[in-house]
Amino acid sequence: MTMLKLYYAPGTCALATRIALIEANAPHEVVTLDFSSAEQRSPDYLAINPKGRVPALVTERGVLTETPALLAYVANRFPEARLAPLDDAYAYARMQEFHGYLSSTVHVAHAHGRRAGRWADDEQAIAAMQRKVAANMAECFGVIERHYLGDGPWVLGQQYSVADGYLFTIAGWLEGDGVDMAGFPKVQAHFLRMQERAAVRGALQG
Ligand SMILES: N[C@@H](CCC(=O)N[C@@H](CS)C(=O)NCC(=O)O)C(=O)O
Repeated sequence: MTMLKLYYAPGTCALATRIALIEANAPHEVVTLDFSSAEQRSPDYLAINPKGRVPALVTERGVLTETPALLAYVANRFPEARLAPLDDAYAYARMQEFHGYLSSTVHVAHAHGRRAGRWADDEQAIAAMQRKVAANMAECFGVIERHYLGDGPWVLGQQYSVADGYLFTIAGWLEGDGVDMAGFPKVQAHFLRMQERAAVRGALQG
């Protein structure tokens, strides 16, 4: 099997895919980009991912980007790892719904902090967007707490899935966004549970 190559940066959403690859026991290598020198916008990297973002996953058939696509790919490519409900259309769609919410709403709410300059040049407008981050993230995690985390230990209930690494990744941003995770007991319990997993510990190293 060809080695997959994950383009990664610490503290980013690419952590979710890194966790999934380790959980799947997928042969892969990790290439860490240096955001402090804007390596994600270097011509070499833009030739791999024209969006200038991580993650990007190089496969034998081409480059994949967008975390929900990468997580679905890993789960389907390595079915023996049972990282998604591959034989249950409803549960699979529910997982995709959760991934869509994280990538299109929660991640974007977070990005209005450090990346507010994407949406405005005006300093006051930027500061105004940044002031909304904590409240917006708290609202999103209220939805996750009430609507997505049931009684099961994992996002999908009893079955661990790639969605768990994705939630763990974004929940890890709460403190920096000025939100106390303790206000979301199920999210916090999930976060602590995830920290115990060998794959998560491995993914956080380096
Ligand atoms: N929709 C993409 C978002 C990718 C993204 O925005 N990645 C951030 C890190 S979390 C990034 O690479 N930022 C670099 C930059 O904005 O220059 C996904 O879900 O994978």
